[in-house]
Amino acid sequence: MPLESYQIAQYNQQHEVAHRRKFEFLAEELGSETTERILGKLIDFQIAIPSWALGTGGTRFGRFAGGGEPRNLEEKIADVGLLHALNRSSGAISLHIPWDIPTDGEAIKQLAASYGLVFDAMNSNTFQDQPNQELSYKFGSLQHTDAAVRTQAINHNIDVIRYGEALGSKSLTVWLSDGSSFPGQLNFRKAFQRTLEGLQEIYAALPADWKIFVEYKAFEPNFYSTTVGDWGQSFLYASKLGPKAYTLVDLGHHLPNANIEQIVSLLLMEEKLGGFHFNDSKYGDDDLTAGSIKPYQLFLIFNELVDGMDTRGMNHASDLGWMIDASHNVKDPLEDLLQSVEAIKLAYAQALLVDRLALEEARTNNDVAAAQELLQNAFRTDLRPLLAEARLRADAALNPVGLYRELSLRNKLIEARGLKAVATGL
Ligand code: LRH
Ligand code: MN
Ligand code: MN
Repeated sequence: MPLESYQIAQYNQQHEVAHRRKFEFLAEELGSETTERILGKLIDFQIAIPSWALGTGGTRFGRFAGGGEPRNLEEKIADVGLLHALNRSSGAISLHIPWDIPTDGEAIKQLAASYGLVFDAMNSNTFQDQPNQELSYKFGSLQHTDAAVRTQAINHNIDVIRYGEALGSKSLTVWLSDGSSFPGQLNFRKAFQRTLEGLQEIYAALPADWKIFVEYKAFEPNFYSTTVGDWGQSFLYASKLGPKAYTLVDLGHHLPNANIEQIVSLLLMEEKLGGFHFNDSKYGDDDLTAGSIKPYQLFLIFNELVDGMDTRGMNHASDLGWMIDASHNVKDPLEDLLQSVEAIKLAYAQALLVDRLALEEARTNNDVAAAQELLQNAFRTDLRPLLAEARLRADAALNPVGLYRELSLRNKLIEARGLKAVATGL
């Protein structure tokens, strides 16, 4: 590990006086009960890091690797361990198979545990053809007209479950690129039925304490229809599959201007919200840093999450799988992930600040302006000192990106792995 705990302590000492001044001012404004309530939730908060976001992402026009990228699963785990040491909020990793095959599950599980990490949802991949693969997914996987292709895709998903079992994961996320690019190409109803039958077989292979998350996406790589194209279709599959099946919401997978917070609210009401892929977007599935484009939307989503989960006594770590699904071309991926975690925690903290009783009262009285004030006051309160205090209490860095830069951690990774190291993945 290129980072020792004494370096975190030293850094925090240097910055503690400035931090105290800001934190104490805020704590006095909020009152000690609210301050401690939010701090407790922030200290517990964990968000999973996807194994495919640790290298520089690319676009179909190019990829500009930054150097020192993790060359194998062990190094990816080390990178998440580094993030977790810096912020103490990245205590889980999510693997994509076959990009990151844990050949020795027990050894990988132990390595992760040595960094304080557990395994979040496993991700299957039937959207690419692999070098040794017998049949092609060019025209889809679970929707395919050829039963042999469907069986191959089902078996792959079952293999992924088995890998996950060895790691202690408890869920499988299925994202299918299945769909069509031209009108007339596909019989929608038959494609849906075939996909449902495939998912039913995968569902039947789930261990008793596992969940399956059905991730939807409006378009790309298919540009006319997608067989799990929106939350309605995902909800339909999840409902038909049974109680272990849930919808997964990836923030970048909607048509422009979709009201994602309303989708979240209704999925929670139906107890079918399973997990999240956090990111941000301006145009489509841009996979930009969470909160970098529409921070108010992120807050409004958390407002529904807090509201819907609190009223059901749900816990985000055990009842919902929350992870980041972001990766792009121009930033250091580790700095980017630290920024995403920070943005997500900030939106969460702001949502925890909303006076829910007053909000319900304003709604009952049709006091629209008061309802808006309540939300915007919470959103416009600068809670960053609370996030820093939560990190201080958890032995994380007061400013994770600041310490990462001060210690030149990327250069240390380049020294250890080389400038040309390129991560596997998308
Ligand atoms: C599809 C997606 C899905 C995949 C990941 C690599 O766009 O969001 O979650 O598994 O990207
Ligand atoms: Mn996703
Ligand atoms: Mn996506």
